[in-house]
Amino acid sequence: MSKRKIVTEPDPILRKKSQRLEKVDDELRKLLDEMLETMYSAPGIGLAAVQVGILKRAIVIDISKDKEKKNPFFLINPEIISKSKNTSIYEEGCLSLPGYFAEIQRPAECSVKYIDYNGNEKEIQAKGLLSTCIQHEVDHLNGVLFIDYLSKLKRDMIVKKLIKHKKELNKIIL
Ligand code: GNR
Ligand code: NI
Repeated sequence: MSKRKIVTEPDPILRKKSQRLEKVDDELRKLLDEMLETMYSAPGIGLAAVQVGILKRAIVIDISKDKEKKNPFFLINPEIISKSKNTSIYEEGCLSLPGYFAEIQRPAECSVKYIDYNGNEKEIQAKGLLSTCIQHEVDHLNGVLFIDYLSKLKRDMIVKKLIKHKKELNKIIL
């Protein structure tokens, strides 16, 4: 298994729409395994394929607190089929926006249809952090980042700082 590099903002790929997967094969499972390893080592609780530069509708999630008891969750072609009217607020972070966090309000519960690691169709009702995380990841598949829910002023400030940060990293490397 190998770890992949995480794409950070600003990068035009993060704004593109990911494509549906046609089949679940060993090549896709290899990508999912590498995404999981990349997510665990970040560390993070979710990762969309676009965050490792691949525009495919695949997500990995593990919200288990106990690092000893891993509980990975793979979603291929996820579709949110319903969202609750009631909302909840979580402090969100994103591996593509390193160092930035914001309280984001989203539907508290959602129902999701997806294909699992073995190619079987599944449907779950999610609530709490899992519901928020699924919505955050499905947003990635549609080119949406959590900063898009903030005011333009706040969003522009964060992106400006990330550009500056990238320029400074380049100075060190070059
Ligand atoms: O690691 C992550 N934590 C997190 C916290 C609250 C809501 C969503 C997330 S997902 C994020 C990892 C990530 O960037 N996934 O795309
Ligand atoms: Ni994210």
